[in-house]
Amino acid sequence: MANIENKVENNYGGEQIQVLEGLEAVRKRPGMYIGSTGPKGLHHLVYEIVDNAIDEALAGYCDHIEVEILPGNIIRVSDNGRGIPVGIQPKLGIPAVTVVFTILHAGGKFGGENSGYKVSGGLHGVGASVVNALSEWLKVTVHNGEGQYEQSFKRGVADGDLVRVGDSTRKGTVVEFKADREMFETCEYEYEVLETRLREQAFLNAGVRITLSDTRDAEAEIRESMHYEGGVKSFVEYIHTKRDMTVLHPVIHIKTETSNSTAEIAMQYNDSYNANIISFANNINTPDGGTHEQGFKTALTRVFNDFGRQKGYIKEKDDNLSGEDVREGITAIISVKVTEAQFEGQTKAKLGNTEVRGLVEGLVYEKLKDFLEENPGTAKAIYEKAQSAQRAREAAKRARELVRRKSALETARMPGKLADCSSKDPKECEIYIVEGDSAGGSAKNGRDRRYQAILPLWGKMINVEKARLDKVYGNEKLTPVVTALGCGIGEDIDLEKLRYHKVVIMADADVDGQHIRTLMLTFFFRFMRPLLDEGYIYIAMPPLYKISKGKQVRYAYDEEEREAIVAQFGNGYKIQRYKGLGEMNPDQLWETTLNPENRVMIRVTLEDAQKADETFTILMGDKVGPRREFIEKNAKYVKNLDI
Ligand code: 1YM
Repeated sequence: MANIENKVENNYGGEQIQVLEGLEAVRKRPGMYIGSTGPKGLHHLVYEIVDNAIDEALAGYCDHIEVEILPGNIIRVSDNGRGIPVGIQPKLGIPAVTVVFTILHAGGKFGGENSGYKVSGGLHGVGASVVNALSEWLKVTVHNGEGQYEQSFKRGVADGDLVRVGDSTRKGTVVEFKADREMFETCEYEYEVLETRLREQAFLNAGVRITLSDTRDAEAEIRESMHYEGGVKSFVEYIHTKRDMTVLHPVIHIKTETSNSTAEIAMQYNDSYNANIISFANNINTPDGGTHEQGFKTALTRVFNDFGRQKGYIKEKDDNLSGEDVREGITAIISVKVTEAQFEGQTKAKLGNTEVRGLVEGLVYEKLKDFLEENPGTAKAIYEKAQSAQRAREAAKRARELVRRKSALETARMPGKLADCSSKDPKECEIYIVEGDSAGGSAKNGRDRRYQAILPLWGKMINVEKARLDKVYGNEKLTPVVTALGCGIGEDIDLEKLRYHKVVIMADADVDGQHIRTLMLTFFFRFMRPLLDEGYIYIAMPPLYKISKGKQVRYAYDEEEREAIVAQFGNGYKIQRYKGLGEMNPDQLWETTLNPENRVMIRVTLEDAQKADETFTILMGDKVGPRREFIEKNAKYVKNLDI
């Protein structure tokens, strides 16, 4: 209970008005401060509070941060730092901690002499006051080694003064809050989303222990402790271990520091054909790259060509290795810290500081050259890989030119098995990619031929996850898909030429169907990603049961639905289980799976390329669990789509 005696001195004045104006601005346009009011914005609230604790860790005062998701989607973040100062802030005449939570943009440090270097960030440094403004309630507790202090807020407004509730020898800050339902589309946190971000922070801030727990479901409590002494080096090891990848050498770790910036890089080659470069500036992910990534890429290409020529790996008559060649199979983490980071682009996801380019380029060039010099075995393995990438690239180019020339000659002949639609307006056209000839036959007869095309698949599929572009050209199963879609593939893709704006993968609900769906999705992901970005890819959902009674017919998509229908029908119903699409006659297929009025389709969208890349590796593995989880999480059911 608030005790008047223990009230911390303050003198409220004009700043109260400033507080209310600030809060109002945040609550009026929450998106401006946290990016969105969807799930992303919601999770962002947690990051803002955690960022303050991380800053305290960077300043060297804190080594443990605990994040708890409590029942009711209440978040509690605690650290063992110095505790936010409770003394009166001279300019404003109120406790510093109150300022931090009520005055806009006060998240940045003020007046702190030894605040270390402020790695301002988040989206972007808007801080605790924004979280407070967007919370139904928020409570902060500070232990500063002599006392325990508390203050509560409702929708950003102080619900009483800061109170000293008792003595305490502990040190640290605890912030508890409940996001405001009036402000967010959803207030449900996703454990995995927080886990991914917090683990990333644990890697980027070596030595800090971050604990995450979820006690919302009393029967399934989760708790995880993330602590990596190895920092970004551990990050690379983690990625490779988690994906069960074969690596060519131990992780290469390089670091440099100047008076106002640091750059740290960890890299390792694996035997895959993909590059995975993840970059950060001031602990903030920069998915759109920027000067740090450019510096890294330039140095990598330059050092491999210079060193290769010097050592005779690359012969005089040979072409230089391209950037793509030397990046094939690399996993790299680039982390730079600069005093004043400039984030550019629409989503502020790109680093703009020009001085960083040279810093990273110089560091990588010098250190990597030394490394190759000292590790000839590893150097040889990497050269072999890059040169095989180079050969594959050249083969792909030849194949592409061949395909282009051919299509020019044959005026882009469509695959023989394609039953095309009559409309030529891509916006209204749909193509169903169907596994198996019998299902293909039913689909051809059941469709609306004005705007629905059917392409039956046949022949042997390659595992695209493990193949390069040159193998995809000429694959008998994929070539017809590429030709029918008409928009090209890989770097040559041109969505203007796409012939259908709905590309529907239709396969049985069984394991084989699952396999073909996964392969097709992986193919689109690797080689025609813009189709996923634009939301053109769908998965058809044929029903599993037909239940009829007299003239009434209903379809069920799972057991639960079947039971519900059976219960409604009472006695005298008939059930038919469809083992495959091939068992449906054309009318039934139209009725259940093709007709836009009734059909159920999943639209596949991939928000986060990195996550997706990881997921596709999971999808290609042989564990069914994670795969089902993926489909359930990433798929949005769309019923009665309007074109
Ligand atoms: C659970 C969230 O916010 N921890 C935290 C915040 C601060 C300090 C310590 C801190 C900073 C400084 C001095 C300084 C903040 N202080 C301020 C401000 N955890 C959490 N831990 N003493 C303590 O930077 O000089 C803002 S954040 F502005 F009041 F100093």
